[in-house]
Amino acid sequence: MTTIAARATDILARLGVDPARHTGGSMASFSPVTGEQVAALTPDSAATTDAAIARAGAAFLDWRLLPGPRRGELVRLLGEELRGAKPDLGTLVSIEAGKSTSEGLGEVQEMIDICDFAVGLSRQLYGLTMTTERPGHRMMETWHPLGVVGIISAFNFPVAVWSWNAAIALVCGNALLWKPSEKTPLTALACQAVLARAMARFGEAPAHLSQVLIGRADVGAALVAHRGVALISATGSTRMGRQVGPAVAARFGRSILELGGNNAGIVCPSADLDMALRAIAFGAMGTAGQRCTTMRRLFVHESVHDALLPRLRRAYASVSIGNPLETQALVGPLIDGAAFAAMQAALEAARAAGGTVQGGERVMVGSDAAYYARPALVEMPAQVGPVLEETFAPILYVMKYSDFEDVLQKHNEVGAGLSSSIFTTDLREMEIFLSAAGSDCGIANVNIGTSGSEVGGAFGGEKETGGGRESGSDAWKAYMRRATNTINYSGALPLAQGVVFDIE
Ligand code: UN1
Repeated sequence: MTTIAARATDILARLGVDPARHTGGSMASFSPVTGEQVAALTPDSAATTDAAIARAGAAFLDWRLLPGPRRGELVRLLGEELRGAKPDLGTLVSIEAGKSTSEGLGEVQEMIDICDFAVGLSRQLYGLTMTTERPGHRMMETWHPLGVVGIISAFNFPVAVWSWNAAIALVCGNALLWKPSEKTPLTALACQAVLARAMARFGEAPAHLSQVLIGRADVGAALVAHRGVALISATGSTRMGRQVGPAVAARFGRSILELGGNNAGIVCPSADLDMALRAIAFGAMGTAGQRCTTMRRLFVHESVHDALLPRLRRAYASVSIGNPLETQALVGPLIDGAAFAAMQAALEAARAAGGTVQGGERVMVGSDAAYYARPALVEMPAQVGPVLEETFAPILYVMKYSDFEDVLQKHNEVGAGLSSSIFTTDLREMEIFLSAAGSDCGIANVNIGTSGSEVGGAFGGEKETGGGRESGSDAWKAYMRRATNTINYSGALPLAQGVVFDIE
């Protein structure tokens, strides 16, 4: 039987990763699928991190001078390489993050999509021109490359979130340093190897345009503290963001924070319940509840509560749970034992607060060292205790509501503000939910779930989610610096605001 470690090693070899990067080191990494060790990496030190930042700074000085569309050509080649690597990289995502085959492949598709988006963007880094108050003058803005971009990513989207940042940052003329989660270093090494292939074909990219730093929080902290890193784009918990945000701000660096979510759905009286059921099931149980966009709270109107709940209970009781590499199960493992313990603690707190818990128990799949759990459906009398927090596990808290205004207020009561959705066929409810008086989240959806966004929109959220935006729309602006230029082509020197300052 091929072990998972052997499968990972084969994939890494095919993708061109140097075995020295993932063997013989002191930092073990594991697959949540079986709990077995898959690699032993050598972590970066303070000295190697500093050296990498210096190399990235040098690469930036060259890369920024290439025209945008030429930089786009590298990203086009990256997209091509990713198309070829999709089956291998998707499997490696399943091995390291425990995602179902379909979700592992979907994540790589998201990378391909953002590359396509970024190639087009490379010809559209537009600035405005403004009319000026002074005759014979022209005013405009120019967008310039920013510098070294440090990407800190989480285990749950080990490759797609990097690509959102990398594809956009590259066309914007920046150099990359990537500190992946210590739980998913192999997929990072694999992406770096795929990018290296694209760079080799491209031929004009400076050495060290992109580097991966392996390590734990100390390596991330070194990146965050360093003035040589112009922008830190960090995805992870709100706890992590509370450290990263102030540390970057203290040196006047820039940050994009994409932190926790406590995403809710509202099922209204007019909702299409068949559709709502499917959307809730994917949103709450998909990826074993380990997306930052996972649906964690559900408000159901009292008039449809008794029609929906039995169907939801059946879906929770029957959803397939299993090894994502050997079965088509919809729900794979939690990332590790600590995640399972946190899930149990939240369920305990929910019971103590008067909740009725269905599911949530451990499911033995293969080895003792892997943590699979049945997704938990928790009927709560009120939005209290663990409902107000994000627990990174498949727990859906269900609450009944009667008044629309009241449910909107409850919806916005939590600290996080990432994603939200409403299920309704009532135009007024829909528009209110999307209006200034509605959802306070960065993502507000109608008749689809909270998770599974596409790359074309800006991704991110408000409040404790950190306020950053990544991926599509005009999120690229955070990866560049803006210069406002005023050009005087008249023969005189009129001052703005009519100020007079005549010297002899
Ligand atoms: C994340 O969980 O960190 O909307 C990102 C989604 C995906 C991205 C999630 N497109 O669920």
